[in-house]
Amino acid sequence: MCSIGFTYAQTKAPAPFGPVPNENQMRWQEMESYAFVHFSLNTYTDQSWGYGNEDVKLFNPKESNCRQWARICKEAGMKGIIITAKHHCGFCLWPSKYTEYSVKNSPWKNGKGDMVREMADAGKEYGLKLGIYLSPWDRNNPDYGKPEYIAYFRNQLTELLTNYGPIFEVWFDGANGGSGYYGGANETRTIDRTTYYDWSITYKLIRKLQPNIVIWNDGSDRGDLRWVGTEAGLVGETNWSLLNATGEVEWNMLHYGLENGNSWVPAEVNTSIRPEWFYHHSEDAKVKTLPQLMDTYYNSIGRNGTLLLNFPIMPNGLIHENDEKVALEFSKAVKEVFAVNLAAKSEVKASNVRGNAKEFRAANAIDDHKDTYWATDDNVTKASLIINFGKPTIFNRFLVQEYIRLGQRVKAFTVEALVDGNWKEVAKAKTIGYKRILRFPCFKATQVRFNIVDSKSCPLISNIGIYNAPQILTFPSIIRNQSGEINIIPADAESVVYYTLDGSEPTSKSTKYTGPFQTEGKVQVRAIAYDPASGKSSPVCWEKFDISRKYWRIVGTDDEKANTILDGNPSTAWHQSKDKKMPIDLVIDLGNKQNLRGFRYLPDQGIWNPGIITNYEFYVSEDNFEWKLVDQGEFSNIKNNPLWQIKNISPVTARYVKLRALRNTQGTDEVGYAELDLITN
Ligand code: FUL
Repeated sequence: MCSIGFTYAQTKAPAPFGPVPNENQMRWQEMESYAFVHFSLNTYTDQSWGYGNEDVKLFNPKESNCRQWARICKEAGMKGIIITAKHHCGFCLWPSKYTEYSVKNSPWKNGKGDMVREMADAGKEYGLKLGIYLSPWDRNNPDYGKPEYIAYFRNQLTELLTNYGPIFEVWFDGANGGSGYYGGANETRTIDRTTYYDWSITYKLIRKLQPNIVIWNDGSDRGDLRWVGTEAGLVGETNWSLLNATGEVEWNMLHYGLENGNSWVPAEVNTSIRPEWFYHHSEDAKVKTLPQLMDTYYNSIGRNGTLLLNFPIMPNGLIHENDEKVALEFSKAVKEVFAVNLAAKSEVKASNVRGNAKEFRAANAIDDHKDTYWATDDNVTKASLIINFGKPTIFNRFLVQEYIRLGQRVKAFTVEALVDGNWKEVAKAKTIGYKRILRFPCFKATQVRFNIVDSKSCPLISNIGIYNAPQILTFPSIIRNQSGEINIIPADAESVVYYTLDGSEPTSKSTKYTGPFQTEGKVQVRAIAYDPASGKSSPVCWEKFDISRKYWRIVGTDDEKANTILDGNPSTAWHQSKDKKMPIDLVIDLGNKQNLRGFRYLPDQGIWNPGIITNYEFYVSEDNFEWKLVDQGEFSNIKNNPLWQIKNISPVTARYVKLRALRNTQGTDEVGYAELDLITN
């Protein structure tokens, strides 16, 4: 009797530790990858953020076809699509009863169309879940900023969450730039993010209408998921699925989670397949490459996050063929990496098994069942598991998953390989969570040892995978310094680089790069990295350089470091001196007169106080004395997406240019620049 009782006690499942995911969060996490589609009036005005006064008549996608979007997403292995039902401009992709600013007044299908309906139907056909992006900020609505708008917002939400079937996720963007059309008022309206939207009431409504939904909210009240603090496609290497239920969330918490947070708030990595969220023809050649997307995969899904990958929709209503091509290459490459789990048929042994019971044995970690797991006794927080391949085996990826239904526990782990009879450390990391994937160079070993070095409580490991990923070459970067010298730098020091200067596609028969070379004036460089062993090459990377900056001079500062603005290197930056107050000018003497057509600004790429300009004026002068204002405006969404900002101006001749910063993203007087360049005729 006694011994039966004893065995029973030992094989009891561990108690949950700390916060755990609810069923909705679990279902969402297991989706792993899903899409965003950005489509609105911005698509027709080439903008990132509409002002709210754009003409509804512009919306007329001639070939609009949500089935194409759904087919691509399905083929790309995604599990759902989130559609921008209403972006900041206020234009609605469905015929909302509550506004005239919608598809119903557009020429598309004579005002009879409903893009959200078409998306829901296409999703059903392809087995994809539907998500809704509804911007809380509305630059069209006359009541925005007043209590009346909240009723409007909830009415719209009710339409969307009632009429289109099950919704898996709702997305509330935190962006609020203040200025807008607002029914003709054309003014700046500021709201108090912490009180204005009264989210707790809205959340109740959402959960009543869609009990299975997850809420993403970058506004104030904590949703079910969290933003990761960047749109660049990565979450912190250490990533806890926890935050505190209340209180301010600093950037670090978004990016890394909070080890001892009291609430389960997992990370969603949102990023676009192109630099921007909406379609811009000028970005057709800037679609992310396969190596970039693979990095994104490892830095999101491989770091205990989900991946929300955006497709901008073209004015004709379709996804561009370049985006489709790379999305399909991406999912094929991911499948190839994880095609054969080398651990699957191995012999496994653990240093400790909970109650020595079959329910918790080491083999549960390689049995391909997500509901079984290897567990240790309650007091054991350090343990290892050995995977024996039985023969020398080459591998370069290690995948591990915790049984998170009972909490995220592991705080540190290492992976070792038995090479020629000696254990060698292959990789180490801190958190695991739902899924962690580590990349390292190829090892040939007979055994792998997974060591849990520290855990909050007894560790529970539901899955381990070991893989040999095929090599993917990363494309080189191309830099031209101020004197016109071109440097091409491959990411992998062993690859050889080939390039062209005439716009043609480089191959291994093109000119071989042997070191920096001099260029004058406008030039286009296209390059590939090449692996002579496999004969494989990277995707082509290219840079178009305008007139030489050899004779340019930054005026009004003695700080020599200011020249980094012209050094062609995106990772160096210069900041104006701290005592300056907005507006702050940057003046450049071009050395002689030039025919200008526009300018490009790349903000400081650093994370801390980058001094990113949001609002600017651009002036030109013949003599550095009399200035003419030739452009002014905002760099929309530059805070989250601090990429090259390209502004075109009416042709003008000038010797001096001045970029005047009026405001930065932080509301301070910090102004930084990685690069400033001009576009000429
Ligand atoms: C941002 C927005 O401002 C962008 O336009 C885009 O919708 C992105 C997903 O979120 O904050």
